[in-house]
Amino acid sequence: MSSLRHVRSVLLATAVAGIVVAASVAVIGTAEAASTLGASAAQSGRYYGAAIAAGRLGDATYTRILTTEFNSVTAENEMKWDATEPSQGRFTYTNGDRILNQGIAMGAKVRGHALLWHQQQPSWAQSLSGSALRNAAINHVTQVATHYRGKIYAWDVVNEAFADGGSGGRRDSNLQRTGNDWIEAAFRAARAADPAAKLCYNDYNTDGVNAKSTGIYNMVRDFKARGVPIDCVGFQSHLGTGLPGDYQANLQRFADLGVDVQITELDVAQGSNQANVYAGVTRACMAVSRCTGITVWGIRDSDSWRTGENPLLFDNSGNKKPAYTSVLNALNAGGTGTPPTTSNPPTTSTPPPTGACAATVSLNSWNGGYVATVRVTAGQAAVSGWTVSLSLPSGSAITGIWSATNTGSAGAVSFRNVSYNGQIPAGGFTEFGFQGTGSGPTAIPTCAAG
Ligand code: 9MR
Repeated sequence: MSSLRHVRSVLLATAVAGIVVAASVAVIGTAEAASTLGASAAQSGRYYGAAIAAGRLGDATYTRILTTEFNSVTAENEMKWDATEPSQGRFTYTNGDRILNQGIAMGAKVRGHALLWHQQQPSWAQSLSGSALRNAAINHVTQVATHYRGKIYAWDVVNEAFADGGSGGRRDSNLQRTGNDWIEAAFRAARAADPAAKLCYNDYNTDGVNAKSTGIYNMVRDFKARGVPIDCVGFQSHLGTGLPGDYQANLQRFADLGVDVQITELDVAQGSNQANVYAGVTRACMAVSRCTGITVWGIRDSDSWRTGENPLLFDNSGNKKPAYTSVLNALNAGGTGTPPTTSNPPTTSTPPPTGACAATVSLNSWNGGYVATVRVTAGQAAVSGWTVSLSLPSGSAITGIWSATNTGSAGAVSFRNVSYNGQIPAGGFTEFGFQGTGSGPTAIPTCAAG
């Protein structure tokens, strides 16, 4: 009872403060200036989010700021591999669901973080390698993305897979040692499990045009060219006291590849420049139409992983810092609108086949080549193992394949599931793909289960 009264009085105080701000701003002629980060970002179709911790949701000051200011949440730790699959095949979603439900209750977008990462792996995964690790990783992606299917705005499918320093290449890790295609396998599995979620690659030290960001840029360009499903790139933006001069240009070059960009883990070392750096990041996002939102990595300085650096927008007591005001002003100054939300390809519009399984092909063709994405859908019973057969036109030959193995590469060819996608629940589907020269298949493939 007393806590309810407390909440009501807080809401009332917030509403009154909002009126005062709106009235005083109206005098200087910007009647539409919003008084919270989320509302202000929403005016241009963007979100302003925070990473939150389930263990802090009982803190009244924390939750008041969260619900007042933010319209997106990210689980700081609760959806990571060690949290969601502490022993192999046993999934625990208690704390992840608390974050999700907090976001739903606020009407906020929920960012999923992170399906695969070389850190915060459960110990059982750390001791695996080769195909055992690959299969476990892909199964993890499938299971977690399926649990949260339809509820996540964007998933960080793969986190921090590129090396620091000048190589522009991949970071060595147990996941990388399963084969260079581990990232695309993860993205395909995530798409199959939750077709509505935006699928992001997320990394740090990518705050300008540098060797690392260029390595990632080249991967995204390659994925787009080959039809690997990727929708967004996350720029963590754990910043010191300066902002690279080409921060905005770097965001823009990724956007120009046809992906959204998001600032995903923003925090800035305290210093005389903190408010300016925060403003600069905000202005850059507002100037890039495909920059869909910003997430700060915590709420108060005392909530931050950067102990002693006071890198956030609210002080330890929950008071707004100068950096808060600089962000709000930059959001209220407006920017280019975000493009209309595009939905990912439809997934459930076709009824389950009446036979054991069915397959359909969608083609992305160009003069002399194509990428085929094949969807295998189970009928009214679950399928364990499948074979898809089709005929390629004369002159066509397969040059690359993922998420299946093939028998033959020209003429009559068949495709067999791999270990992680043979099981399809009744009415469910999985996808595999191949690339070829010449023109792609035109006849409907056949599918056999078992
Ligand atoms: O903020 C997170 C902290 O609570 C964890 O202890 C840490 C474990 O590695 O991860 C922190 O979040 C990281 C994020 O998941 C990925 N990018 C870097 C973040 C800061 O380390």
